[in-house]
Amino acid sequence: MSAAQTVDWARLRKDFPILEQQVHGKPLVYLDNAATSQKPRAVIDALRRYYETDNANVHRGIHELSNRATAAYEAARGRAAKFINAANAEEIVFTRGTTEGINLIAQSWGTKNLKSGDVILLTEMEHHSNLVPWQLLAGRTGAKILYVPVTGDEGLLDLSKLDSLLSSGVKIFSMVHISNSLGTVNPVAELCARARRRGIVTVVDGAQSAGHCPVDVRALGCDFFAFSGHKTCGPTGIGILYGRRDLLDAMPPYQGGGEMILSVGYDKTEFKHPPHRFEAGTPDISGPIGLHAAMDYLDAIGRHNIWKHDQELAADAYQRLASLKKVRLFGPRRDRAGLVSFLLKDVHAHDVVTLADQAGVALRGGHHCTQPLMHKLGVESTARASFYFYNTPAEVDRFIEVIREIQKFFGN
Ligand code: 7TS
Repeated sequence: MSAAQTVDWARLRKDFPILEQQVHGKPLVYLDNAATSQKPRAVIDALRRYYETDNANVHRGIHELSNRATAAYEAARGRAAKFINAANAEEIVFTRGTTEGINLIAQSWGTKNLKSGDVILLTEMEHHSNLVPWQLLAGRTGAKILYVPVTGDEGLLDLSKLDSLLSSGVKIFSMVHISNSLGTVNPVAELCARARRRGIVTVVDGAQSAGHCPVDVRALGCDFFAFSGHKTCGPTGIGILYGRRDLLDAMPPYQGGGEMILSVGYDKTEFKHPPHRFEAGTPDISGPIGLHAAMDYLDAIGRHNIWKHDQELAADAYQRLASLKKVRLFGPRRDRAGLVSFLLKDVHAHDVVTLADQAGVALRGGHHCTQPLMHKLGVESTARASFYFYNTPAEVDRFIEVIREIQKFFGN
């Protein structure tokens, strides 16, 4: 029996009240987990409990509620460090999500360290949130951007030119861990090691990995790692940026305001040490508290179990789609993460998603915020089914059944 089979997945599914509903008169089959995950009762209860019993501003009051809110906020930081095996809680900055984490690095580290002619290395499969902040930085500094190429529909990184790319004046290499539009799992530990040998700073976009597979930032050997709470069973509006201590220490503030200062004069301000230097203003307090509950919840299941479960569902969906006629599949044939991107011949991805929705199946269609990659693949959009541990083999059956119905509707 595999490890994933020893988990009572059916019982876990009952922790998600939102899944017990019908959509357009059909049982909801939620397969848009790469966009956002659903929230278990443990997270919803943690948020309610905080607002019902402890709500106050953090790091300011010396009254009981403020102390409780501050303790819970900082406990979540420690929990996040453990979640990704950071060496200490000072390396954890609360952000709004992956997008803000990457913007923070580009603004703060990038503006201080890059100059005209330096190179920012990305890959061709990046989400817009790991493209646009670097384009803005390149515009400000005169740095230029190079890309590790992607091999056609199979969507793997072509590493044959990595060494020559890395030796072309690269100062920072930012890469996605798991592609949200291909399901590719990149060999980030190897990429970080090869960059580090040349003194290049590395950033890993962990939006699609942190909640789905075990993540150990020290084993990955990255300098920065960003992820979003809402894709890991936590609330929206909260994210984690891990940064290596010595790098964060040397970085200027990202935003100015309350909370991030030691002392302020009319002419001059002294800033707090990281991580508080990067958390200006009243932060999202309930977010870290909800995320703390989510991290406890996921680790009680075991992310190695979640990974295996999601991979099994996606592999099954992929093989069954591949056995249908007139289906184009994107991303690797094997070792894919828990999502499948596809197109039905002569059917627009939005039509697939609209018709699937009528059948209660929630998919996503579009460019998935990876427009340059879509253009490289010669398409405008794809349809995508993305799985999580509360999805079931019966839902894969239903998904395939609905895809067959859509094909028949279009006469395929
Ligand atoms: N990086 C990757 C790889 C992503 O998949 C996403 C969101 C982000 C960054 C940005 O995360 P945010 O929480 O800051 O918005 N991806 C998706 C998606 O695939 N569908 O909707 C959002």
